[in-house]
Amino acid sequence: MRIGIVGLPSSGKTSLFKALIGNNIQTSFDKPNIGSVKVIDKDLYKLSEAFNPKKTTPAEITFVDIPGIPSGIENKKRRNEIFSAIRKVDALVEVIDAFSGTNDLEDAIATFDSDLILMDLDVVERRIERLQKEKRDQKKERELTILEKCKGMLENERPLSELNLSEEEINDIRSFEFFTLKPILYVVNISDADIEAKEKLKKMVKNVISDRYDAIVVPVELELELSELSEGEKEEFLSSYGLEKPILPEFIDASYDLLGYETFYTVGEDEVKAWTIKKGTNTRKAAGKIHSDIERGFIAAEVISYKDFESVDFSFKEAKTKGLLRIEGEDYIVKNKDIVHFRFNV
Ligand SMILES: Nc1nc2c(ncn2[C@@H]2O[C@H](COP(=O)(O)OP(=O)(O)OP(=O)(O)O)[C@@H](O)[C@H]2O)c(=O)[nH]1
Ligand SMILES: [Mg+2]
Repeated sequence: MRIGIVGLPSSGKTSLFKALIGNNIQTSFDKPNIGSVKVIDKDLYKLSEAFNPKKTTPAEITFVDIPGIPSGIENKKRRNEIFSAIRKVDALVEVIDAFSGTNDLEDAIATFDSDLILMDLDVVERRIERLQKEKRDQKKERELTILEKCKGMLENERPLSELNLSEEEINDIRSFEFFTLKPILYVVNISDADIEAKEKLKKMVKNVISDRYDAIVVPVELELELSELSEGEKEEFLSSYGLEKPILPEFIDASYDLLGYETFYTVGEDEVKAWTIKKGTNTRKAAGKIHSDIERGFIAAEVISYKDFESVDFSFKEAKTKGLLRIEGEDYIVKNKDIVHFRFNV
């Protein structure tokens, strides 16, 4: 699962990528850059303090920094290259330039988003045309009906995410990898001079974008400078801009949510680890994250929520006494921040 950092040229995508991954990494300006970020998780570190393991492993998210999409017919080849890179990611972070003052925010958002809508419309129209000429079985009839719905939405310049397609319908058209069905988080890239206007800007952008999407205001350049400072220096730097804490951790959390991710933990003397699952994953499937043997030989899972575990100072013994440690079968849906211990047979 990957998040693509996308947007118009020079909106600050590579700067955001460097703030996340590290300013010292080599980046290319004409090819996508790929890197992973550890998810900063206070609860994981509390578990680590309690168990004092040899190793503590946080969850990770992979970001792909994709070059900006140039406009104009003369850039057709370049545009196609970039669109196919965007096609491959699972969710989008769309960076908007609100720092340079050279463009109207609403225009910048509309320019990029209508590109995505038109690309989807092109795919839909071509597929409909083919289907209409073909002899259609039931499956193709169904596909045609869904695509007609899609066409209407896109012609109204609205993203497909607003169609409220059922899980089944989405499955039927999954192979097209439509841009406007991907989750989007807008990053409004402001200059440090605008930090005080943060909330106002966020409101403004939320008014323009679809209510299916969220927005976060990030002073990208400032975060990039901040990422190079030592922990001690950070505080002073932040307060000189009237900021209490850096914004990147909040952005990373929002990205994690964007992908529909949740975390469960395993704990022990050797390792305390955060595992990433999609919302709605059951215990047997979650076990498979760790090892296919555990999924296959699954017997049961001992489960306790982080809150309950914290309330007994991370003592399994006390958790058992108080009846907080539960035994769950294979159909239990793992909750965010559950601590799970699997019993299995190999
Ligand atoms: N003042 C200011 N300059 C910024 C900010 N973000 C990016 N820049 C500058 O804008 C220029 C482009 O930034 P990049 O991060 O390379 O932009 P990009 O979106 O990756 O650009 P392309 O990949 O070419 O589309 C660089 O000179 C940055 O230093 C910002 O928040 N404030
Ligand atoms: Mg770039």
